[in-house]
This record gives sequence, C-alpha cells and structure tokens, in this order.
Amino acid sequence: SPVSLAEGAVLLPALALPDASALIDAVHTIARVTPFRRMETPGGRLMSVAMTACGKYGWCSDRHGYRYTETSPLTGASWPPVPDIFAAVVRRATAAAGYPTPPLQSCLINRYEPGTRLSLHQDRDEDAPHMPIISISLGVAATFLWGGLHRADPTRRLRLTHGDVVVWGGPSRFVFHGIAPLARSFHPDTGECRFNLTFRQIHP
Ligand code: MD5
Ligand code: FE
Repeated sequence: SPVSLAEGAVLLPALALPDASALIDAVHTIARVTPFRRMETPGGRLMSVAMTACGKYGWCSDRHGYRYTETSPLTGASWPPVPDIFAAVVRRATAAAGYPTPPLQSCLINRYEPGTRLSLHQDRDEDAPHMPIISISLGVAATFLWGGLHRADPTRRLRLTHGDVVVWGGPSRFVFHGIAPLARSFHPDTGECRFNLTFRQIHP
C-alpha cells in the first residue's frame, strides 16, 4: 500500500515485484542495442554510475553539460522505444499514487555496481516540471538520500529494495537527492548490480 514520504512523494513498496524479471530482461535487451556507459561530467570527472536510456529522449552528460538527446551519442541511432512492460508498470504506479500518467518521453536506466554512487543533485534538465518523476528500483538494495529544496538542508535516508517504485511529484519533484555508495551484495536477478529506471516528461 502507498506510503507518503513527503508532500507529493509516494513510495509504492514492491509494486513492480511481479514484473521485475520482465523489467530486467527488457533492460538487458535495451543494453544490447545501446550499451551502458559511464559519462563525463561538465567538471571533467567520470560518473561512477553507468547509464543507458530508452524513449524519444535520453539524458546525456559530457564536458559541455547535461541535456536530452534524440539519438545515442554512442551509436548515433535513436534510443530504443520504451518497452510495453515499462509503460504498464508506470501506469499502475501513477494510478496507485493518485497522479496522471505522464507521456513516457524518456526513461533513464542507471546501473549501480558495488561502491558506485550518485551525489546529491536536483533533476532540473526537463521543461515539463509539473509532471511527476517515476522511479523503479531493481536488484541490490540501495540507500536513497533526500533532502530539501536547498543543498544544505538535512537529508533523510530511505532503503529502496527490489521492486520498489517511488513517484516524485508536486513539491518533491525538485528536492535534492542521491544514492549512497552501493554496498557489495548479491541479488539473484541482477548479481551485484542495482538498476534504476527513471521516467520523465521532457517537453510540454
Ligand atoms: C536512482 N536516480 O535511484 C535515482 C532515482 C537520477 C536519479 O536521481 O537523476 O537519475 S530518481 C529519484 C528522484 C527524482 C526526482 C526527485 C526526487 C528523486 N526527489 O525529489 O527526491 O538512480
Ligand atoms: Fe535525480
């Protein structure tokens, strides 16, 4: 049953569990076409988390900044379409959280290996900020960090496990958040990895 985390933010524990194997299979299918890669930040560092994407737009980072692209810089081709199973789980999640389902314009797929992390940031590269972000966690559990609208605000910790879905809408759309370094652990469906699928509307 839904758990309210903050205004606009709803945790749906294990909502994706029945579909987890199908979601992971689809991740591997996408990664065979557009492989996971570690991107460079504008500051010149390599992100520890490896990423790929599907949908009309994929999120990219390089020395010039962050942006959404319609083709993969790695392959030059369009990103693969959003698999039906992704869309089905997102529809179920937004309905359970009481939100409309945003157009699934972009799905960022993050792959965390032991020791990798995502430092505290806001998601501000989208032009459709009124729409919620939907996040699906798969595999090894992670510690999610989330604070407030200011970087220096105190952070809370939330354990996200296999099949958990979070819908971040309303005022929670813009809070600072990140993932603590992933502990070395094993999950039968993903090995030592955690995958996270993040669905966003990019343009109105
Ligand atoms: C993750 N990914 O677990 C997270 C899930 C990213 C990212 O942060 O940018 O790829 S998305 C969590 C999220 C999104 C928007 C707002 C908030 C959290 N929030 O208000 O805490 O790999
Ligand atoms: Fe984020």
